[in-house]
Amino acid sequence: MMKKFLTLILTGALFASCVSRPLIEDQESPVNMLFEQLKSLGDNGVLFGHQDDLAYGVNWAYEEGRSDTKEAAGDYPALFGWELGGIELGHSVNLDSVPFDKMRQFVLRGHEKGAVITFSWHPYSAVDTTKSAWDTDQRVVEHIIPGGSHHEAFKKQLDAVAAFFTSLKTKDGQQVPFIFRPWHEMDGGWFWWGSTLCSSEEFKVLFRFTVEYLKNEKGLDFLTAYSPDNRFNTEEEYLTWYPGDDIVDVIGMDNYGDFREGSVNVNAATKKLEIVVSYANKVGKVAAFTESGLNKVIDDKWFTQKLGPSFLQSEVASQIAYVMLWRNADTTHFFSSYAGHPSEADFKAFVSNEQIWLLEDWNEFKKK
Ligand code: BMA
Repeated sequence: MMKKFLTLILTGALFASCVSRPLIEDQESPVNMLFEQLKSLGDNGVLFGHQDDLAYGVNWAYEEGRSDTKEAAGDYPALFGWELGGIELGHSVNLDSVPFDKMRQFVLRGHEKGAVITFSWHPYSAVDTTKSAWDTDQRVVEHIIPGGSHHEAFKKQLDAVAAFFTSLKTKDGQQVPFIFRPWHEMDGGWFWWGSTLCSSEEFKVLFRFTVEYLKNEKGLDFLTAYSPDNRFNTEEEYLTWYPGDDIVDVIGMDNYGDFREGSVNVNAATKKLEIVVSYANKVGKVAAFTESGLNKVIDDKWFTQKLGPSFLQSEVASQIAYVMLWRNADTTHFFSSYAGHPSEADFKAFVSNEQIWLLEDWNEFKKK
């Protein structure tokens, strides 16, 4: 009886992972293990993540060992976000001036510490490389997908991304596993891949091509995140741009809008996260709050009164695997706390909630 039960579980687990990550055969690969670890988080804990955390913070840059998260809350984030914009043009620094050589070292350091790594990418247009991701004068997507006038130019951009990803190797030659989160906030109108400049069909082709090219042509493996902005109220709306269960591993949402001063609606954020988590559970994926923050953290109690409750107040929403806050660039542009800021005490209180995990908590969990 016990044996039968075990076989059932094993078949179930195997089936679940096949459904979840169909492109990859080696179930023991570091990427598949990362997927399983993130999934096993369930309602145990939510990893805290921060963009560019090891590179710079408010009033410092490139100082060994520093981290605004650690200096305010006592430990490094459990997840580090990095940005690739500029790599597609062969630049040696990204669009926020982070040198790619340094980024590679930070990625390796983060990985060696046990943290999860995720990449965003705000590429310049392959149709006109003087146009940034935020340039919405021109339709780009229809020209860079297969059959488009600039498809070959776009493939060259992907080659540059692939070369960087391929270079992320540990000392013993192991590829660092990571989450790739391209083409985010497509439901908004501020990027050239946004809802006003391409159809959902064109968008899906772009998304699928990006992932399949990097995996099938370039031999890479990674987890892929889908992360619309917060402009949905139903699962159907959420899935408008969704490229398919066979391509996506992390079901995400970016959300600044529901936390903006003057129009704060924490319950709305919770409802959207519930949609995200429910869908992820239904199709055996990882759910995540892929980006958020309050610029200049102008509410001293933002962490415990707004961000935390947005997922902790709901049994469903609190099943997200992680929440990542955007970068701390300088005193006019920062989305998380730092030592000495009036929100520091509240940030400490937030991360000391037993469900919010920094690096050590995550590493402890993985040992079990
Ligand atoms: C935006 C801002 C920009 C930055 C970009 C890419 O949200 O932080 O300053 O260049 O992300 O990281």
